[in-house]
Amino acid sequence: MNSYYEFKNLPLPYAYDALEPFIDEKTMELHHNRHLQTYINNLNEILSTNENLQSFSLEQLLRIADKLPQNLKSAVKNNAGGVFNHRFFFNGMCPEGEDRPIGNLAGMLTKTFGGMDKFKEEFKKAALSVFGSGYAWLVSDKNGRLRIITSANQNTPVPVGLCPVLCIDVWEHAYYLKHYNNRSDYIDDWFNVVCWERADDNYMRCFLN
Ligand code: MN3
Repeated sequence: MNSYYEFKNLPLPYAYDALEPFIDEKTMELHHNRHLQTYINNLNEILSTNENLQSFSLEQLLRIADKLPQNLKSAVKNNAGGVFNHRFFFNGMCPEGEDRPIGNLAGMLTKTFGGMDKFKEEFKKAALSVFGSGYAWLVSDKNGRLRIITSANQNTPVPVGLCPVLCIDVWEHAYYLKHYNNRSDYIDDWFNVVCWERADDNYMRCFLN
């Protein structure tokens, strides 16, 4: 899974048109092939001239970014974050997944939010509340308790010790071609392509850390 320098833009586990009609082909292509590619190029560029950072994994870079010298801090945080967040977002969708949560995650979502409809409502509210660019996340703490949070720009839940389960990219480039400025419709469409198998797998991994 290419977690170390030199970073590569791995192909998506599905075709660019596989999430149609919910997420359109052109958006997927530009999002993966241009937006993510740019973060990967920028991160490689930074690491190529900072050899002492090359032995850190992508997640380790996110954890140490705030402790780096001023001239590197934002660059590492934004670009490592851009790589991590986009990979996580793309891998969290799939064309023919389960249409509802499965496994241990399903039970915990019901227990925490009072059912799928309530969870969707709260997650959507959070995704709509992001002012400007960012993400909404379902995260787990060390004890498996679930929460919904948002992050600005390319910030991630990783440095604050929260384990990501699911995320939606709400930067305008994620939906503008199809939905223009209508983020609400995009969120509704996105729910149709959430990969619940992957989300349950992510949740289980949260207990390993
Ligand atoms: Mn994006």
